[in-house]
Amino acid sequence: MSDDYIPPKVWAPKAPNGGQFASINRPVAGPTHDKDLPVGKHPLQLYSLATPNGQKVTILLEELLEAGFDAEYDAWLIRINEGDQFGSGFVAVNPNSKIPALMDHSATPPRRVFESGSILVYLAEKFGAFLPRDPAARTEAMNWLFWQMGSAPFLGGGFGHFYVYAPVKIEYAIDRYTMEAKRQLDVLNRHLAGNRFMAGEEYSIADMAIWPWYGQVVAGKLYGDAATFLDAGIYENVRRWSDEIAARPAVGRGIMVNKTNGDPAQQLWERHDASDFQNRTQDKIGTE
Ligand SMILES: N[C@@H](CCC(=O)N[C@@H](CS)C(=O)NCC(=O)O)C(=O)O
Repeated sequence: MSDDYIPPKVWAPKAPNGGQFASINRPVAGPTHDKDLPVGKHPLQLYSLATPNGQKVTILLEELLEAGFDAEYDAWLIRINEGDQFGSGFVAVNPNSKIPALMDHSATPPRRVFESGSILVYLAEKFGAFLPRDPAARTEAMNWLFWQMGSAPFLGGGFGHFYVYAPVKIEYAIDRYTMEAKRQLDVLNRHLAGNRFMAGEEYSIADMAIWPWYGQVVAGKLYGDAATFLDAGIYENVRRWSDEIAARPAVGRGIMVNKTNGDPAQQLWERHDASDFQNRTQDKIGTE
């Protein structure tokens, strides 16, 4: 690693450089090994991990259940650090080898759904919930949902990666992505000054997509001390919105599903039943 690197004419992969996630990065797609995915008893089978992209979907599923919809699901753990996303079964559900991925076995033939934004829209349409019916509000929800899908890679893959995960602290990269992360937070802050939720008065999948990233960053739950570094206190409206969403019981449950770090009492590696939140958290069944 140096600051006088001159790119060769044709790039070639090197040995892992020690950065977190370096061991799972590959320049090619497709499976690395044969492995079928488990299938549980419910029509909806989720294969995921509690990163912000995974949490979007488990928050929606828990909100649907809380609202009385029959959205029971099995959530299976995909350990991306161990390469589970490159198993043949997973790749058949998501050829992009990234969590979250969903199978809907109530469809004939069973339907695969990948990309977290697509999963949110699929479930919101399937159950007729959390996507406003009013065309103006629905358009606004879609605007913000797609805003999140395009913006969060700069927060996670850009800011988060270089601030926390990169093996060296590169001032140029940290400055570049901090600038963008703060600009995005200001976009949200200005919008939320006049709106309770992203699509107006109605809590929607746009909030569920944005909160796990930006809501958790301003609350100090993502990327170490990023909230201090980003001076997150100045985004008052984002804080107000973030706190309101964090207080929802379904959100509290959703962020526990497929979680493998932090307090074992807040980790539910696999979720197959509503009672699992009481009976099967990792403090009760172990973390081995
Ligand atoms: N645009 C995708 C991004 C998904 C994504 O980046 N997932 C990450 C975890 S947050 C992942 O599975 N990474 C594994 C890998 O890159 O091999 C989505 O929203 O579903």
